[in-house]
Amino acid sequence: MADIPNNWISRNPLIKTSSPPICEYSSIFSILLRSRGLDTAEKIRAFLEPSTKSLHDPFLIPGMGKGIERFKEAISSKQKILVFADYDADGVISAALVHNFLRVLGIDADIYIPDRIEEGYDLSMGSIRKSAGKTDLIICVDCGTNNLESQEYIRNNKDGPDVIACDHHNPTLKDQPDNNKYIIINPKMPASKYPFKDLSAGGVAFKFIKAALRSLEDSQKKIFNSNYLNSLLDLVAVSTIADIMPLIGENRILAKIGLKKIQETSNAGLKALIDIAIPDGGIIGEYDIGYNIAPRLNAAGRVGNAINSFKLLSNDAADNIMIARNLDSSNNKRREIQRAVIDDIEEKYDFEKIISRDRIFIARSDDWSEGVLGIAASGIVKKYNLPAILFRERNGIMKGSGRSIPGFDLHGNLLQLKDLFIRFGGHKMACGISMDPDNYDEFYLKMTSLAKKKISYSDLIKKYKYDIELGFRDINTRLLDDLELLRPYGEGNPGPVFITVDCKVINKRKLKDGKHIKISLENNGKIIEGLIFNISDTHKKILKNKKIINILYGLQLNVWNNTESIQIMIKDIF
Ligand SMILES: [Mn+2]
Repeated sequence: MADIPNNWISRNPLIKTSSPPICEYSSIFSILLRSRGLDTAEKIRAFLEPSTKSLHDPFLIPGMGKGIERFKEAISSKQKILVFADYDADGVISAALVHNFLRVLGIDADIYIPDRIEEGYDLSMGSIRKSAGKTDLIICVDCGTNNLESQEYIRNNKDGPDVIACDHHNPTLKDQPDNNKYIIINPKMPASKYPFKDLSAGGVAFKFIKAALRSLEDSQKKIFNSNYLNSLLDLVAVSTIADIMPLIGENRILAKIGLKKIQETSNAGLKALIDIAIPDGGIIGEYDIGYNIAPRLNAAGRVGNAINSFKLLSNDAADNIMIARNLDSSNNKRREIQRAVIDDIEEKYDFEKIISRDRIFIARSDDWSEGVLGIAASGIVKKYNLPAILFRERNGIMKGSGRSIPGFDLHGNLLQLKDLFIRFGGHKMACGISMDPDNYDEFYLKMTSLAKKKISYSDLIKKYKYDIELGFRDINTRLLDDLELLRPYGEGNPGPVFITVDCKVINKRKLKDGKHIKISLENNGKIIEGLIFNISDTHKKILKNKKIINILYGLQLNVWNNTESIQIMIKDIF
């Protein structure tokens, strides 16, 4: 039997494949359940059949009690409310959830979404000044945790508006003084007793609405039908998947039930976007959300104005189809701009050299559009498997956006160079930086030297994680039916990956300009059809030289002309 290559890594090396099956499930599915920490009948039921009954009490989120008190005061004294949101999909969804809720309550709130490039992220002093005199209460969504200057201003300005921030970002400030003018509702605040920390901002907004509904006067509660909260879960699911939150715990409940709701969503704007983004129809799955819906909601903030995405979801626009088309073309434009940045980079730089010399890709150009720096960096990471940070200068400030690989903690390493930055933020895998352009050269030298020290050559080889080694005899529709129960897949709950050694290549042919390969493979005397998408040169070479290959893959059920067939989606071969 062939050896498994070093870059194929078992997700669960400690799970015994010989353990007896759990409950009524097959032994292979039982291994998968165990490897995801689901080892009792109770845990399995909670995971496979999530229920809104298991959602946690919203009042356990730090700031919720105080926030709801302030909110009730605003309603009873008819204060002017402004909803202030981030410009990405999670932000506009959170804004739509809160704004729609206020509208049902008969409150016509204002909306403000800052421009990604001109104003940047978070509730800034500039935006507070713009609302001066027009607002009594600002409800921030998907932002508001980390801007010290704005927080101090609000806390000290007794004539100015108050703020309730419904956010999910990691707090970076030391605990702020207890104060009723600036209230942060965030499950990640220090000392939070909330049992699940990884809600999207849409999830936090949902919790806020749930808590508010519970606290309203009976006369106000009557306005809402009993299904109101459940009807919001479609948007909450989109925000959770769009913001790449782990699809476990409470998020799994919200995403799984929300995906069911989405099939017949009552949100006319979301429906219009689905019709344009997923024209083939059929059941809308997590991949449709991640690859078709979320990018279109995000595109408005990147190349146009995020207010378009908000308007679409705010459910009162008569021109939903027009807005949905508009988002679709923004997304096409975003793709073109992103493509142009990557083409420019590939033309100018020799990645073989960069990989051996620097181990990180750092570059700048004022031709690159700021709105796509992060996703272009992510394209470079995907293709060359090394960390990448892209910069452009604008109005005397250098702004950068970076993405990393699992072996290199981007935020942790930037922290060592923090004196070079005006601001920076992020986590292990992604970062945003602003700095004085004069510091760029020093940053380049210091960061590449850190990368050379910390990234080994083997870190730069793409790793594939797999769940179980199978023979083709193990692959049948029962296994595929069981796998369906684990969905939705995503961060924290990845689609199962399998490996099979010694597969004989029976047949192969090119599809679509030779970019994809359809292949028939035989193992255990059984033949299964497979697909290799965007085949690499290395894989082409292997297929040319070998008749017996080892494969790493996911499984998919294809339905065509009412016949079901199993297809393997090959990610790596050797
Ligand atoms: Mn956001």
